[in-house]
Amino acid sequence: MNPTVVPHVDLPVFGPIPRGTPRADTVRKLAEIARAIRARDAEMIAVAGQGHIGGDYSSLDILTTLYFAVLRLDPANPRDPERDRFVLSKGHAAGSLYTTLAAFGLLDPASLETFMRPLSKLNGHPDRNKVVGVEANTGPLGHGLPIAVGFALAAKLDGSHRRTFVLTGDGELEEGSNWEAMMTAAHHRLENLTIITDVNGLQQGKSTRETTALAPLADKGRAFGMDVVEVPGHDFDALLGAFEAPPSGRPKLVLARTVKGHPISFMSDVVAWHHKVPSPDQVRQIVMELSK
Ligand SMILES: Cc1ncc(C[n+]2csc(CCOP(=O)(O)OP(=O)(O)O)c2C)c(N)n1
Ligand SMILES: [Mg+2]
Repeated sequence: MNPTVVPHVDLPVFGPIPRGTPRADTVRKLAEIARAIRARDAEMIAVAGQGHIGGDYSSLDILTTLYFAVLRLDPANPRDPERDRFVLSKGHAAGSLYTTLAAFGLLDPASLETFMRPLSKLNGHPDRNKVVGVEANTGPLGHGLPIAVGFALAAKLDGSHRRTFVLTGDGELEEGSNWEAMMTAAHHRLENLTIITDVNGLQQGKSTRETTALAPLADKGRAFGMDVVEVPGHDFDALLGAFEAPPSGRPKLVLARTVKGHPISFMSDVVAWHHKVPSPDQVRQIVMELSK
């Protein structure tokens, strides 16, 4: 084994979990899929020499739950106007989106080898004009949620049942545009909109508490006119419950309590892993820990 060579990790194409699968089986399958995606993401970032693995890993159980068990989205018909929409507002976690789209069947897994190379479609921030399945260009924090509010309002005006889900970071909520968007969503009673915030407590260089404190987030969400639920963000059963709950006439804010770098021993809750790149040996360790 050459310690300087990044080990290759296969990523199967799983496709959506069939509707009607018993909950316990769905949860088991989601865990299997998320393990495979995390392993492939680690390899991809190590080969590219850049990426945001900490924020990818805190979001990946949320993305896996949405794509494989919640979104009405057919990998064979990704442009169906009636599909549900997902917007990755924390666009720096593009690696988590590309690996998820590949496992879902919307992106050729072989293309992951080009991540962040010159002329690749898989840029450090997602681009809807380059990658089928990316619904909005994001990266500058505070833009994805306002776009998602537009998607949800359009669906309501169309009389459509399609839903919009958007994932923000917690540090991202330090951008004021998010709060304007939330007020607008509440004003238009966009119950078809689910905002998920990845509350890992860490920003780029330090904690959110030290950067611009956000607490009490749940109270603020309610004050801005949303239904707020708080869930453990690595618990598939809890995430499924939060995403399935019946509409109430208000947009929903799901505060997902996560751990940056989860579940890897040396990355969990360590702020340096916001954009640190794993060495080949660390990729081996990640794959080993994921297989336990
Ligand atoms: C408008 C804007 N300012 C700064 C950045 C640089 N930046 C990229 S990620 C990040 C931290 C984001 O923290 P958070 O939203 O909590 O993301 P997560 O912890 O989920 O990775 C910053 C400041 C940016 N992408 N956009
Ligand atoms: Mg964060």
